[in-house]
Amino acid sequence: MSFKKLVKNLKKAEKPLLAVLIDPDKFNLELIKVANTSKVACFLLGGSEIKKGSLSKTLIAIKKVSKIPVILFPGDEKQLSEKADGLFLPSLLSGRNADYLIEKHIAMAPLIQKMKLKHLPMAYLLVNGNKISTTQKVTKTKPLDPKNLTYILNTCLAAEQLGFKLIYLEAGSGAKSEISGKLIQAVKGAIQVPLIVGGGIDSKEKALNVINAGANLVVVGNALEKDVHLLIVLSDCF
Ligand code: 1GP
Repeated sequence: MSFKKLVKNLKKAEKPLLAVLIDPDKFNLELIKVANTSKVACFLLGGSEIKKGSLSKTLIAIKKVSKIPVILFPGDEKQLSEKADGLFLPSLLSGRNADYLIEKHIAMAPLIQKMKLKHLPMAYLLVNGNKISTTQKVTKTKPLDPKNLTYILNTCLAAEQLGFKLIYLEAGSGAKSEISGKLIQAVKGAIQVPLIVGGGIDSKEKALNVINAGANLVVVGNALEKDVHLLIVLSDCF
């Protein structure tokens, strides 16, 4: 599937899609092979901190064995590559660190242009998942309080009004509490753009909860690093 087709499918929102998050520093070829025979719409490649060179190596290794599109999800300008199919360009709207709101994007902009990377601006909202996440540590920002529904809804509304084409509700990798169905439903009722949900989804039940609440793209990473075969179980939900 091309980046264009993936975006089209996300916008059509006929059925939820599954994304596998790959941390290049924990790359496992077996996971890519299982993904090839499962219902995986795309790989999301990125991480808050990545060792130099590992992103490019991982991209080459994935492309050798899989036709599933690889979408970058970069934390900074070192996480870009022309070998990727596209880019979800995140701005951390839950935080108040100017680096992750705009400064990193200024550094990335000429590279994205030079590499001719297809991209979509994505509002990235870190919501408290009851575990201090790497994103929180690296960006030195506070996650949103899931109990403050009005503030989260207004942040999503502002994101849409500002022109963001995707909204990602992120509980943080390895979160103890995933994004609740109640929050997903409320956000879906307030916005038109596709909704991405991830963080702490490690079972079929949790995946079904976020799907039934209306998530358009469900992201799973950590749990598959521990058990690649969970992907077969999760794949059944899509
Ligand atoms: C992190 O939402 C993703 O950016 C995935 O989270 O690793 O907990 O699946 P997990």
